[in-house]
Amino acid sequence: MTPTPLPTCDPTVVESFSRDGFAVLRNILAKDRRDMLRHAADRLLASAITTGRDRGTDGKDGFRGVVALDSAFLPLVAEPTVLTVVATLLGPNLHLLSSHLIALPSIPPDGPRTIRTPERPGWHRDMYGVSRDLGSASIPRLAIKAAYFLTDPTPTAGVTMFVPGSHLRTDEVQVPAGSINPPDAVVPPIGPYDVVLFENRTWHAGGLNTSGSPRLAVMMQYGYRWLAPVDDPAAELLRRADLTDVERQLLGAADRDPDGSLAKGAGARPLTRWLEHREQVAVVAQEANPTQAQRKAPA
Ligand SMILES: O=C(O)CCC(=O)C(=O)O
Repeated sequence: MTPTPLPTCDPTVVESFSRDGFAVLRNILAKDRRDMLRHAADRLLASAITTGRDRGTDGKDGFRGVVALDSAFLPLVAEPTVLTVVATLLGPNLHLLSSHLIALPSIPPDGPRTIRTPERPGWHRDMYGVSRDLGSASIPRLAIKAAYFLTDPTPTAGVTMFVPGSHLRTDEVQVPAGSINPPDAVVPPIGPYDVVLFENRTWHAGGLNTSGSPRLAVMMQYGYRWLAPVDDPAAELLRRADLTDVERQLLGAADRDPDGSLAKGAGARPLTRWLEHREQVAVVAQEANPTQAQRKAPA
């Protein structure tokens, strides 16, 4: 039997993620798929739905728990290449903490600015409360976000900015008075179909959108199963018959035996097996074609 081809984890991605606290995965979304997600995002944003709606006083709009609001977003939960890298970096004991649609408004050319001002520059680490509870010097890598941009990431679009290496800093990133960015902030060079991964400790902020239209992004956040999800529980999702075991794990299936009793750790089995299968496939590929497979071998 020919094994199902599964993505492998590019070691250079792991290397740059470990060094910078973020990394770019190239060409994850095909055009049709991105268009479909864009239409789903537009539909939600144009609707009067209040479930999960997350509007800011600064003009941001969006939804938390978007995978439960439109099934167009559901395949992002276990997007194979993204999941391979995330699970390589964090291990398989993961679930989805958040699926967040963000509409970042374009700032008016001549009106008062409500977003990314020197008073509220917007730079932060993820996982509200962790710095306060553990101290900013003692935070481990707990979660990774995958940022999918549904509008073109042009230079004026307001793509998420990062301070490279800030995941390892023990002090807080400082924004000079009167400025909105730390001096070492960067915008990752991405194309329309790329995904940016970043971890909870990496200092980041939404960019400055001056493009004239909202910048749409979906941030899928994965973290350990012992961390509480950010989004509201969506028990109805787990009742869908069409989910794979990996999707069920990521959507929060509990550690249970078929008789309902507690089976500690069982909830992480699907992703553990999926990763093992991926590694076996890589070994088979390496034996079949050592030169080709060497380049693609998982980290
Ligand atoms: O909208 C953005 O680019 C930034 C989003 C953000 O800061 C976050 O998801 O924590």
